[in-house]
Amino acid sequence: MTQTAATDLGSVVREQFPAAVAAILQRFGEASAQLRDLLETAPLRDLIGSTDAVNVQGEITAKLDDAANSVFVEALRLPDVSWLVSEEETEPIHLGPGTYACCFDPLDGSSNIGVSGVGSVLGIYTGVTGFGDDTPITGRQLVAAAFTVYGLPTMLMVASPGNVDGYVFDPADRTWKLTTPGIATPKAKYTSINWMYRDTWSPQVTAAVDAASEGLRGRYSGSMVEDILRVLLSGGVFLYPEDSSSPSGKLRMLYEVCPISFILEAAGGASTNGSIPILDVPVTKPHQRSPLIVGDAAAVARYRGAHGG
Ligand code: AHM
Ligand code: MG
Repeated sequence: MTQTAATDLGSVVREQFPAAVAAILQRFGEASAQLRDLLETAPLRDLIGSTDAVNVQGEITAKLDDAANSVFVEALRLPDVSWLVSEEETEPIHLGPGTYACCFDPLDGSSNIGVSGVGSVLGIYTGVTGFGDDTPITGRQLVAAAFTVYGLPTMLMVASPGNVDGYVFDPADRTWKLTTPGIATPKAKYTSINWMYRDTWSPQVTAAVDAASEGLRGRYSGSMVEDILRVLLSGGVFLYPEDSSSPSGKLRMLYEVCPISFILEAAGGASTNGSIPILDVPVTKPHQRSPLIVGDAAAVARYRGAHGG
């Protein structure tokens, strides 16, 4: 449990993190509040629908993907930030000699824009000198991670090693208020996976998914952030394994898989790519993908046991 009387995001993170990390987290909160405004009025501002562009992921870019990216790129240009890696930017943006690399998905769950919950994800890494075979990064370099879910209420989860705090956005004074300090993920209740891919899984993955999901109820939204919030607060396991069309899975290490694994581990859960903990997997490409199985430690262990590496 966090020992603090402070209730607003800025005061809490200044107590928990070095000043530069606290400043990044505050900016992430401000940018999330800005994006919340855009999402709330998107149909009135002609912000629903797609642009003509295809992003580095090979996906058609939504207008809101672009708008969200601009909000976060501008917000995170801070003196202590060396690199920005965004799902929507082809190359990492080098800002200078700062200590921290900020890797983010400005708008997660793009297929749900305009109809259901979406969110934003951030990982703050230290010791990043580049992106390549000579300079592998792992999730162990994360000093903090956070994600926002733009729902009712709009929520922000912030993790340091061993601690996760939940905040709710207060539209009255546009601040994030600490509502759920020291989150410990409860025993698994839900399994969260796109079952429609079952025919594209190997026998090994099928057996592992079944083992992990045994005795659990199914819930899947198509927005990782929403499903992860459920896992975090209600207990469960989220799975996006490799399949025949995505042999390395769909989700990206630096700004989805690692930050989310860091947050769930900080809340007492676990993660794996099928053979090793996610946070130990070396990353040598900015948009590297990985299978992700994360949440309840017992369910993750069952997956790993049946998958066999
Ligand atoms: P995005 O960042 O482009 O939105 O893609 C990631 C999303 C996740 O939020 C979600 O878990 C997954 O893609 C859903 O994919 P699928 O439709 O294959 O189940
Ligand atoms: Mg995403």
